[in-house]
Amino acid sequence: MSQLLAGSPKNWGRWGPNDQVGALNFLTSAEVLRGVRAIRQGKVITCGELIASPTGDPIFPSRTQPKRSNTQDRGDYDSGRLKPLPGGAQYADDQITMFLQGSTQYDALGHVWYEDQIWNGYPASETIGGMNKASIEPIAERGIVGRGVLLDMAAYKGKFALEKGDTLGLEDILGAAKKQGVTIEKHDVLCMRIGFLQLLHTQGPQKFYADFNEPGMIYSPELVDWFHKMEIPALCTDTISNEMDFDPETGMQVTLHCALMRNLGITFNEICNFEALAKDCHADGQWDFLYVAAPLKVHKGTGSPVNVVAIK
Ligand code: UVW
Repeated sequence: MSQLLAGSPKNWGRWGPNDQVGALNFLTSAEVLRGVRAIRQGKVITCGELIASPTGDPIFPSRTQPKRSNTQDRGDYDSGRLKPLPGGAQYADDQITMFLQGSTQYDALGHVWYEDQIWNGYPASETIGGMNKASIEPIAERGIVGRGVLLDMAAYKGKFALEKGDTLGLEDILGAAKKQGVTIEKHDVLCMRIGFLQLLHTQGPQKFYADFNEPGMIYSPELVDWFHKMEIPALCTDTISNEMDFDPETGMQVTLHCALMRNLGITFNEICNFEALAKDCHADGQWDFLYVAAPLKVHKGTGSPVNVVAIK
């Protein structure tokens, strides 16, 4: 990684030595209002995946499925284990066990690193036992609000979903925007529909996870320079890694996490579900919207589940 990214641009220090939100600094009040101007119809579309879905959640194979279970419900009153509250009311409770990256989520900027330094040059040792620097907390405190643009990369390639082995480069991003007739502006939250995770439901887990290698963007200096020049604050996709898992040329993993997140401070919103949003955009031809995301304020977290809202 060090060799490959030796000359790659960095935003370290751009927002001071104590910065922990990186390119979200681009989302000023003026940028929020620019996003608000994309609201033209009053439509609200959420882009979170179902958590603890009965058909299985799309997660990276090294992580376990989210598990939700009741700790009490009507059955406990029926069996006599619980008595109603004074006044007669009863209630149900439940708990969930999941990876913070186990559904639609935001990554903390310190989530991935190389050369022993995370975002802004903080030592990687700051991650030990909990993220002391560049955790999800400051991102969650701030929230992510701006003009979002959706690119349906699968439709651009003439498919319902990109498949294992399909790669995307800068020319595809620009080509899809041109085909859709939408302009990607500086400081836009860039959302890409890949469609791949939907195949989990049609193919079943065995086929879906076999030789797991998500389709998506692969590293190139031009791609990274474009993200840098466009000052993109957040990259959002409906894949688990926001990039192809294994670069076909280098065999490396998480190269774009390193180049975009660790070096440029671009926040990553992964495992979105853009099915409803894409359908709506195809129908009405409006590909921009106000993008709103509020990750949970998880103390020292490496990431947080989030439900993304697109308002058109
Ligand atoms: C890794 O791939 C390490 O994490 P994620 O894609 O969930 O950010």
